[in-house]
Amino acid sequence: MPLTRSIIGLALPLLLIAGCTENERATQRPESPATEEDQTPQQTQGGQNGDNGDNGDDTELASVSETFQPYGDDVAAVTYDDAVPEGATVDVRVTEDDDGEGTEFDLAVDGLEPDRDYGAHLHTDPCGEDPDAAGPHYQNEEDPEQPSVNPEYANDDNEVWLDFETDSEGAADPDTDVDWTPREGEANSIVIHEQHTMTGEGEAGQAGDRLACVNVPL
Ligand SMILES: [Cu+2]
Repeated sequence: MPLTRSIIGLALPLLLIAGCTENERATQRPESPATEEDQTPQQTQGGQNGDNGDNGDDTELASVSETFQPYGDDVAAVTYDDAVPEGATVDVRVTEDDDGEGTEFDLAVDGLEPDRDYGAHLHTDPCGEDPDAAGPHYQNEEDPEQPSVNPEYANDDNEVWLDFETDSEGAADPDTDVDWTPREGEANSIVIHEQHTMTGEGEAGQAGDRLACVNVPL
């Protein structure tokens, strides 16, 4: 019907202006205006109630869209360094496979320095005023020796690594899969670091200074 179509025609450009780099992802969000125009209900709840069950979709564990700001009360995305400028945006989506045997992490950033390497990982604690507040990397199998720099534990199968290189506009959208699900309550943030993650003995998992942090409670 022509009226509905014209509304959608207005809504899509607005989504693009709002900085959504992936239309498809935006239209699946429960809060997305686009779903209000969509008469089919199956994508509107995103698994928030646990067992939405019969459509075969993965379960959404987290969906976060934030803008980096200096630390303060209720700031969910904290920048500690100009390499992640105030006003840069971050989107995180975490989905558990339908069979419960794996998890996908999708990160999207925009407004960072162009053509630059960054590291990024899932950390155990929420972001704080101190960059170290986010704690160590979340590990599926925890290294008895901390801090963990042993490649047997500090690797991209046992931790969540989302290293990326920004494009000429300062954007990137890395993703990764692991074959486990984080223990509830034990992973709470994604930290962006100053360089790609090292993998050698005695330095594995390290990626330089912590530039920014976004809360992703799982
Ligand atoms: Cu890290």
